Amino acid sequence: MKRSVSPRELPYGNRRRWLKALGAAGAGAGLLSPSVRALAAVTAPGEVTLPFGNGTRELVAFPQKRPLILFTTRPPQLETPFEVFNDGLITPNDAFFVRYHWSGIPTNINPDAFRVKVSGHVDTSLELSLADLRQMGDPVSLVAVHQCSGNSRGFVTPRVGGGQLGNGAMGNAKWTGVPLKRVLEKAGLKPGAVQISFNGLDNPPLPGSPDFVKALDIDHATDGEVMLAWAMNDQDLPMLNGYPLRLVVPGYYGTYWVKHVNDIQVLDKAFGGFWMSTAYRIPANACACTPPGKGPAKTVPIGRFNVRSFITSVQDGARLEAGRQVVLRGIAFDGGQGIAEVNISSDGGKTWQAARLGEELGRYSFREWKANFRPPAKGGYELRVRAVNRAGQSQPMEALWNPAGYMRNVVETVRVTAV
Ligand SMILES: Nc1nc2c(c(=O)[nH]1)N[C@H]1C(S)=C(S)[C@@H](COP(=O)(O)O)O[C@H]1N2
Ligand SMILES: [Mo]
Repeated sequence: MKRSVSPRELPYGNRRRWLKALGAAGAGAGLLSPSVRALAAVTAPGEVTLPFGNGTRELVAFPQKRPLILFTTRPPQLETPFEVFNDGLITPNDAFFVRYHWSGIPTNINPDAFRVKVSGHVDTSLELSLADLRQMGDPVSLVAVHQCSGNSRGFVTPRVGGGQLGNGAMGNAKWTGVPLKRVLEKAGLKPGAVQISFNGLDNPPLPGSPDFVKALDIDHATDGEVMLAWAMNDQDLPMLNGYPLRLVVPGYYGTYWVKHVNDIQVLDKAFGGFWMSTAYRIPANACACTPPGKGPAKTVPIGRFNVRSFITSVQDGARLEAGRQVVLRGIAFDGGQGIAEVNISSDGGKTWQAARLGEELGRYSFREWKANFRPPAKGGYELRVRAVNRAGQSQPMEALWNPAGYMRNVVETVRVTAV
């Protein structure tokens, strides 16, 4: 019998195709435009060096992805090269970061056979196909930043354990799907429902390791914004980003955005699984921080993003022309209040000037900012960018610390030299 290879199948099991995908790594740097290549710290063909110790990484093209910064192969963990954030406010699907906890990832999913189960403390258990979900009223779309809790962990000092990531474990996309609220209403929540748990098709490689399962409180899960999404930037989700269905939790760290979600359980008590009760917890205080080297007395599950902003148009070490004006450009975002202002300093934070904000694509999206900068004379300049959200929250001038290296949001510094 002739076996048809579905386009949803990743070539992980096929040695020749797999090697071909890896072979693209060598051509990685060549795929970048000349101007972008000048900005990237490409130290060798197919390699980049993130600006911290042991920061050299390969650029590797996984299925449906352009060459991305490889952190681990099994499971795939890929970072977006930072220059991508200067190309536009929406992160293309083939450049979007990838993070998994366990290597037992799905590589071949039949969309017609896929079902998501809704069970537990409900009136009616459901098994919904993708077609069923698409027929549950008009789809909703939302532009939202997706960011790993450990984004930028590699910059944390003193250094902490965990993925040594640069600033590329984030991205901004248009997500389309059905509000989770609609699905839960269809199942009917029984009185006493407290939390909802979410599990996906991936598994730990060995029995006994905790499956990746996350939970949200009922009020959050039914806020109308939390979404079961099947599309990203108007296309099917890439396999590595959760095909064919993922949870989208606007404004919240990526850990809640469960991929390949196929099992939703309504619980009458708080979920006690490892990934909620042990992992992804932050110090239970306003700064989510502890003195460097010290653990917190009390922790809570990680929640919303704090405020961040980046300069994307010039990188650390760039050379500018003295006396010549350039337009600095970058992005800012927060956990959903929306960005109110962005300020720029060229003297290491002594004086600040307001940046111009670009169009708002929604309060969960990257917001573009621009500011003029004319280095008056030859010499070194410390460029800093600092955003404030509509609740008046901003970014610390000195980095905060916690043992897991979560939620880094220090005011970034880019050193440039005018010549
Ligand atoms: N099924 C599943 N979903 C998951 C994870 C996982 O390991 N398995 N990791 C979570 C974490 S910590 C992050 S940061 C995001 C990463 O999403 P991405 O790979 O689409 O960028 O997925 C989340 N959802
Ligand atoms: Mo994450």
